[in-house]
Amino acid sequence: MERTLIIVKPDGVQRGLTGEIIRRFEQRGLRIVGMKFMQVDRALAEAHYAVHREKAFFAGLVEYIISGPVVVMALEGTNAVAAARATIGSTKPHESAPGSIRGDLGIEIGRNLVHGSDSVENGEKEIALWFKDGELVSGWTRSTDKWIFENV
Ligand code: D4T
Repeated sequence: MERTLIIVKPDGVQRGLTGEIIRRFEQRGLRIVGMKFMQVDRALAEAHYAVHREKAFFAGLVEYIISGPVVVMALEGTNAVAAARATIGSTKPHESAPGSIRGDLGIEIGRNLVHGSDSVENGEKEIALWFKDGELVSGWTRSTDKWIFENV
């Protein structure tokens, strides 16, 4: 099973879209293995976006993610990374397909509502960055799993 880190960013929380966004991942079939509501500090924000440190938009990106509380989730499933990215939509909300979170709910890149890991490797790294071991519920199953995953 792949794992991906999802963040409902401050605009999603402030706009009361937390439930709507979680619902879309849940209904897609992804299994929740971690979830918490938290205020991100600057050090964590900078570590999460370290790959963008040299970019002109880095400072604004950090200010945005620390501007209010977020909901952070670790989700798992077959093809979890690609499935979550498709559910989120493309980076620029105004180009995101209707039906995706950004395509339905957003319009600007600097207010793009949600983060999802962009590779399996980064999913593992980001989950380790955002969650302590004891905060994850690993190895639980749902009675519906066999209706979502073919080989369980
Ligand atoms: P995140 O990482 O937030 O899920 O977004 P994406 O995976 O879709 O996009 P990304 O990593 O390429 O960019 C990270 C973050 O930076 C913001 N951004 C990006 C920005 O404000 N201006 C820009 O020109 C770009 C490329 C939006 C998402």
